[in-house]
Amino acid sequence: MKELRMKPTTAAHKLNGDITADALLARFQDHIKYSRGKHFAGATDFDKLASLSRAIRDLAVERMLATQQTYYDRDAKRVYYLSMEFLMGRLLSNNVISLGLRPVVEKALGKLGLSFEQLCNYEPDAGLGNGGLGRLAACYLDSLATLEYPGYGYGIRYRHGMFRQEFDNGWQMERPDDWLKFGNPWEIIRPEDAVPVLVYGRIENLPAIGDGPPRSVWVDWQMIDGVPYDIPIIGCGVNTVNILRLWSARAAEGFRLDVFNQGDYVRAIQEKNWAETISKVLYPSENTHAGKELRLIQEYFLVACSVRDAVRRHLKKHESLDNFAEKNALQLNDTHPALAVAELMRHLLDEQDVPWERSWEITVAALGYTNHTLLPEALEKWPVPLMERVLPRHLQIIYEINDRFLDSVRLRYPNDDERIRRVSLVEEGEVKQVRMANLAIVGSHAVNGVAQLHSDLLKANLVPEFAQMWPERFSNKTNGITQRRWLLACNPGLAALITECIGDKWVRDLDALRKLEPFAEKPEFLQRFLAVKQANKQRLAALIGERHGIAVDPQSLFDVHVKRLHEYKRQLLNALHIIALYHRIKDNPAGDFVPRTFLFGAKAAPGYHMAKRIIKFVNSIGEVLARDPDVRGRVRVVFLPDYCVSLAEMIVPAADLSEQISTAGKEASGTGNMKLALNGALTMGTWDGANIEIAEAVGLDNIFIFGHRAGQIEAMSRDGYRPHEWAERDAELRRVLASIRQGEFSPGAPGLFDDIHRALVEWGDTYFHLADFRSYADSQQRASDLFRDRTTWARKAALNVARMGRFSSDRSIREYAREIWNLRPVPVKVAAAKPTM
Ligand code: 26W
Repeated sequence: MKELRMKPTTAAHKLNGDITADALLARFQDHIKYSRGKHFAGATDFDKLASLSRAIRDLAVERMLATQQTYYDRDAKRVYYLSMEFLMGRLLSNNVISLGLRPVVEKALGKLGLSFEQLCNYEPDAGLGNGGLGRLAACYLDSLATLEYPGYGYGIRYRHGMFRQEFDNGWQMERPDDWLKFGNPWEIIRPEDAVPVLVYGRIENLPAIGDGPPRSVWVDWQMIDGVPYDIPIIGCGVNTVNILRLWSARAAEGFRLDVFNQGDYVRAIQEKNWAETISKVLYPSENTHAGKELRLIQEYFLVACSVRDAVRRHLKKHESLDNFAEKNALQLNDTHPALAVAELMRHLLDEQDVPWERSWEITVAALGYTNHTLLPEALEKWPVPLMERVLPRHLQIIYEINDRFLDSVRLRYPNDDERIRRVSLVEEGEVKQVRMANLAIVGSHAVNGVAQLHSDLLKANLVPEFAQMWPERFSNKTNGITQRRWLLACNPGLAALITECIGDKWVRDLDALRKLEPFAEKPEFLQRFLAVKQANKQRLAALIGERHGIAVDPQSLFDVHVKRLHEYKRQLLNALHIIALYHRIKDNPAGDFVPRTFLFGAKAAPGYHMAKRIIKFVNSIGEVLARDPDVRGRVRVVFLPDYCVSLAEMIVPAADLSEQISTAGKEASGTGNMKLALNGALTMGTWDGANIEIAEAVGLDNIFIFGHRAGQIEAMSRDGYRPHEWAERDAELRRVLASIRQGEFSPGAPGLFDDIHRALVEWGDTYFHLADFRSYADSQQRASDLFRDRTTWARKAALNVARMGRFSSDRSIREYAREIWNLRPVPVKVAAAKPTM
């Protein structure tokens, strides 16, 4: 297969086309010497990685300066994407590709006998996120820069990102992630832009001055400093280099000087450490709200730093905040940064003396809110007493927002107490709670879901009263993924084949993939398409062999289920099907079965017991099957530990089948479904999230879709779902359940999986595994049958690739820009000064 040589676009060419391999090599060697302080001979792998990264960063910095200058000069409207998570993964390879420098870098390193690919593999993942929401934020940054939008990411520079997962006897163990151990060559620390953040304390009410309103001041607070670290976000094939600004918490300068002066030096230092805990660790839970004080402070820390920074940048160009919303859009990635509503109000009211009504107009016009989940346990609610202690002034502002909002509701819907109760920002009860989704909706001019079904359910079920009041506020923005990382970089074989057939326009315009459709009818193309997939499967098989000493058969069907572990995502349904297959093999050991490798990757929240038991369950099934000679060569179950972005980049290109089997109505969108289909896996999916839109795009002939729809699931919940009845009706399912209860997969520990059995049969099967089992198993049978005819399979897979254009994050970002942010591209024309040697 020919190596992909991306034609550099004219813009990229202008800036970097004239960087020769020799010049780059010289810069690389300079960094080894002057940044790392080593002779080349003594340089470690990480020294080399860091030096290459710094050499590349230098090139990006030239454009970053030009970009920021352009935004300032043109007084561009900017968007700030506020997110508690940015799951960036590795940066080197993507940055090199975005700059169009891959051939130059390979040539330069080649002169020293170094392999670029190998160097890239030493880079630790920036795993500052849990899953979909964090990776979406990372894809959106890539699209913002590539489409030349003035966009900034604001997040937290967690010292420890997502935990590393290991297995001990099949059980998940969490180990701390230490991604900054050797430093981060991409970041630029900006201590001069540090901002103060206040927490705790109390409100003192002051008498009004003259006829003015009563005033209150926030006193006795504690101060933390937010120190920004900037990471360049390099647009692909353009001059634009945007910034991801991550905040790190430090004790404020002069912190507790009084304590130092009283001589209690040790206590003062201890308190200093407290400030630093704020950005120490990412909360590793997806879709559950634990209500922890430190998490609230983290959320406020992000919001306070980011709002102050955005305001400061605005005031560099403008005299007041009066036109703040014309020049700035702030997007809230779920409710995690919803305190921005109260914080922006506080700035306007307390720091800029803007009257309430005008402050409110500005706030609502500036903010947008994206909802990522309907699961009740994920909806953030903060106890009023906690908020009162941590953020007394913000609570006061929230109460005032609520009073005014509820007055307006009463005016419009008189005598409707039930409505008032439901829309109030404050939930009554033993302990009052602030509802962050309601705060975000009331405080934003735009609210969106992340796939059509999810946006519909959001309006119909989660917040119908708001949708009725403000129908124009609600919209859908179906998620997307960046094809630069999720095809061009991670699947060079397929990328090269596509480019050979239709050119490289798809890199910046994924709809161009449509031109691939006619090739799906050409046997010669399909052979090459299959060969690429085979090579990717071999690459993954080699990795599994090296890392885990497990031999998987690259000829078998690679059935991939990778995502966070959650009951609604139904890894357990997959497991039930594997058991059914096992029983079929046992019944007919001489039968002709299509060999399958079931690949799982998933982290469970450390406190989510059922999820951890499901991991153990899958591992145990894998062991039992691996030991059984009847199964050999037919079914292999491998749970790959530590699923993360860089592992996904190996798995996604190698998948034949993509498991997207959530209970309908529960998965807001999914984005792994898009990555896998774009890389030529066929989807085995339910009518949920973006699966529905993928099915529409690729056609029902080219996807396996099964199971009850969201409406049917809802009806079953309402009318009483009796899971055991589904088991009684299905002999195969009955046997699967019996084998779990009888300890077939826990030899030596009989009751080990009783809870799994009970959850399905006795405790109501909350996620409808049993109701969907039969149609799932039948769909899986169709997949096996189809896999026997590789050419037909390949044709469908190629049509999937050709029809995935809509799922580029470029499309999503354009929709946000036009329909929510009112944002236009601002191309960076000025050629940056040539980097000096
Ligand atoms: C407060 C704890 C918490 C943490 C994270 C609650 C909720 C979350 C996220 C909303 C979880 C998440 O990542 N959701 C996923 O977002 C993706 C991007 O929109 C969607 O594709 C997934 O369907 C959704 O589960």
